[in-house]
Amino acid sequence: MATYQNIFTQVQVKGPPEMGVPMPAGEDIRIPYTGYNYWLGKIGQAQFGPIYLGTLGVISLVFGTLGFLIIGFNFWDQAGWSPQVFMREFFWLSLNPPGPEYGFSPFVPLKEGGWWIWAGFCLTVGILAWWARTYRRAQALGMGMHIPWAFASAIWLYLVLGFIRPMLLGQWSEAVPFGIFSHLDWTNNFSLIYGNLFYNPFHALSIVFLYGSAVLFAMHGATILALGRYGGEREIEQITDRGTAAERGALFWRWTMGFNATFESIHRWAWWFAVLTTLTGGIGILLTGTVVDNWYLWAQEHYYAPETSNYDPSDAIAGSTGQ
Ligand code: 07D
Repeated sequence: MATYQNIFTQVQVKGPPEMGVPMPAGEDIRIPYTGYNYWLGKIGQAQFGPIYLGTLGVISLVFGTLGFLIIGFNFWDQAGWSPQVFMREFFWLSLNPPGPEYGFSPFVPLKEGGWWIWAGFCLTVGILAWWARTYRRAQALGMGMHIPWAFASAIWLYLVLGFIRPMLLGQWSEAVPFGIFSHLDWTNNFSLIYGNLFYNPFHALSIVFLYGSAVLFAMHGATILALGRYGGEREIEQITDRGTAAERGALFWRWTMGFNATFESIHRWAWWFAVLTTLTGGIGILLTGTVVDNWYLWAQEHYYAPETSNYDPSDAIAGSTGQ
């Protein structure tokens, strides 16, 4: 039996479904279907629905599904339409962008990268429609725009990797393939070809923010869970009316590390760290091959990698730092 109850350990009471705020007549295009699932209730809200699909939601789902199917059917084709081969080879199957001979031409035979362009186009329309949906739904609910702008930062990196950088270099072949191992290989090759991405300061910054996000999330999640017994999960009340929970949380961090975020500022820290991961990442990728061709040599020129008299960039490709 639970010893205490808070938002995290809800008692699952079944009643008439909670339909949310009413919407203006004629604008209510929510799908009224709702349901209840015990296991969903273990990790979040037990009630699902009603979902607001709307025009943007439909566009997003249609294009997302199309992109997904184009990739999937190309995989099936590569597997000779054999379920066994498809399953066995799944992680190795790949839909690749057009080769260097096609430059950045929009007219590429389907089998030679044209399908990749179509899949990318559909996925991008799907993602952008989903972005607009987050914006519009936030607007409709009178919320701030923190979610759409944070999502925009992730879309920025996605577009740099698959479209903006290939466009600047005039080569579709610079873009990322659709495939499990192929995109990992692409990532590794990218680093090797451009002289070790670890020496790209924006990659370093992106890692700082990525790892920093994990640390902040762990610290914040742990703090709030630990304060659950004092009502700490009611974060907004704790901001405006500091109670014993907020005081303890603040004191804990001030005692252990001499400084504490506030119940409000910790969420700004988290938002900025997450947003800056992909924002700095996109800058780093955009600079690679356009402004800087070899990050190791660049780092040497800027006195942050050690000078070596006999450095040969091909050594970096072999995995050594050239020392
Ligand atoms: C990728 C973009 C946004 C995604 C969106 C979602 C769909 C859904 C649905 C089909 C994640 C799109 C949604 C498409 C479709 C259906 C159903 C966000 C993305 C909008 N690195 N590295 C990073 C580390 C090395 C390399 C970032 C660590 C090597 C390259 C991050 C290490 C090499 C790139 C990071 C390490 C290398 C990166 C990603 C350690 C060779 C990038 C941040 C410890 C392996 C990317 C500047 C992120 C980047 C990137 C971490 C090592 C290459 C911080 C910890 C040296 C080429 N690396 N990396 O949030 O931004 O991605 O670089 O070794 O492009 Mg790296």
